[in-house]
Amino acid sequence: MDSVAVCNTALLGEGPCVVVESHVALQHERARPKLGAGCAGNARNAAVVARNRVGAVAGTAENERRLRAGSMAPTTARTVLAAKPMVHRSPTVCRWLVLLSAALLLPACGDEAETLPPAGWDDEVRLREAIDRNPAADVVEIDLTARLAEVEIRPGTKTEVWTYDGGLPGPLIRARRGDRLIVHFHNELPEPTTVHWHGVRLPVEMDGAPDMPHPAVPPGGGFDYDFVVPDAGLFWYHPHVDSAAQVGRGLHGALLVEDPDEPAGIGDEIVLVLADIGIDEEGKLTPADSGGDIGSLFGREGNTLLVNGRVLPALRPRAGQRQRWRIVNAAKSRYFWLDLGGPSFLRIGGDGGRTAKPVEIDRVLVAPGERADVVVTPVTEPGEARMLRWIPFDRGYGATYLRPDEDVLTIEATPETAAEPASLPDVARAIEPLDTAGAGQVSLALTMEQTPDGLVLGINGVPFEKSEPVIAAVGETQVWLVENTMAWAHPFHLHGFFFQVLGEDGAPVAPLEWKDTANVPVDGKLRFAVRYDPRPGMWMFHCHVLDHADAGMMGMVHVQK
Ligand SMILES: [Cu+2]
Repeated sequence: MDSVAVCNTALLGEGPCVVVESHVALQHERARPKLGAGCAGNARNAAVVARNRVGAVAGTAENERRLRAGSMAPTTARTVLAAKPMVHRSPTVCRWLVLLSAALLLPACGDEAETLPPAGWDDEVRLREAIDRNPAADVVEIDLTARLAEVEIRPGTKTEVWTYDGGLPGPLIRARRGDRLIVHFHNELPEPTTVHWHGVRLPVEMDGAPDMPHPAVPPGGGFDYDFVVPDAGLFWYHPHVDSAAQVGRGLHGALLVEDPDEPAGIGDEIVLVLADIGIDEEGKLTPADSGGDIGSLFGREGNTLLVNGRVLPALRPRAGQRQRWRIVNAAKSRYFWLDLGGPSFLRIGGDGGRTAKPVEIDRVLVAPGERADVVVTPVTEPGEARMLRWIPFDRGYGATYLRPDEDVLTIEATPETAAEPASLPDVARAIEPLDTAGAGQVSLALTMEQTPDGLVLGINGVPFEKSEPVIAAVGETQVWLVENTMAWAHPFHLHGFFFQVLGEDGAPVAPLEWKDTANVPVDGKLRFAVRYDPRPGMWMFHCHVLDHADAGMMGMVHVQK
């Protein structure tokens, strides 16, 4: 107990969370208006869309020039590009169409303007977005550079962190389901790295696992990631080399793949990249090997909680207005168990997009690597304030003992009159259960050993470097049983394929959903069914407590033609 307590103190730090007044990493941009936002969305969006469409049509040449010159705000640029198909029509016809559609929308919406989110409601939280420099409507093409940069996490203190494009976290990449995503990646770090696209069903060559088959990108080098995003949902990107250290130093970002067929009016949407970072009193990063083997065993948690790179920021919505929080846990070890002290959440989606049916939950649990898509009305009275808090989650020995709750995000309602409650559109999604009759069985145990050379974690007693791959065939369905033999929980992540979690009876857990990361509790088991669509190759699976993965808790599945 002493060792873990000491370890906790060393790993978790004791510095209080403080409000950051300014943050060099965040650039405040206007949120991209949702195209097709009708009455269930809002009238202002429709008007902005209309304006942008007219602008895009009327000033295409000028826009393209500004885009190339980089002088257009990223979100404006994206809007212009989203409106690209309209440039094939005559500008005059198009302008009239837009004005007509805006005119039709506005009266039909009645007093929808009353329900607009107040200007600047998410200024402290909103992510900067990657600039799409490809004019094609179905291609998103961006540059992404990994480099060191100084950011202000604690007020008045600069911390040198590892970043994508100089910010913490990396820019939000937006695409639509079916888009081709091209990322011109440059490595300006002092170490080799890769970019892994967590959860995306892409070709194995684009997965960012080093040497499978492409080697890691050396310092000064580059790599073009180029793939289609076949599924809607919130995904994320991070290095797959020395992962605990590189992710923990700040390398992580979100990829939001929008569903063009999704009903409008689910809620005012915000992407929340939750993470933590270890910094000392001078603002320096905690060493990646702090606490030695005990640190690795527990999984190092940073002492400072971050929401989109900021410490305890505030959202300022209108009371009674429903919000949609799209959450990713990008921390290297920390589980986020979130409580609003009253309002419950409706969980409508997870890793691989929406679930079959929404479920009401009191708290949101997001293990490292997982995502949650929840709707919530956090404040109902004008001027009301509420705190989103991190609650210690029992992920094993030392995870909860003497650990207080921590503040994560402030929600402060504006003084305006509360919004009228609006009904939630139908967000259910048809998901077929995988047929597991005759499925191949795979049994894995998550194991640890103390060797003379130090701590070795592994799968079935074998660390990654000595492991033999699980064999599978394209088109095959397998049922995996993953058993935890350790005193710590493990978020189990399979690259490249979604799975369905099964109960002890072998039936899928309701409501059905597609997962790529799922918790294996202490002394517990995870069962899931996976079907291998035709993307052969060597795919990784591992614990997403990244210290565990780096200590050997990884394996491969060879999907053969
Ligand atoms: Cu683990």
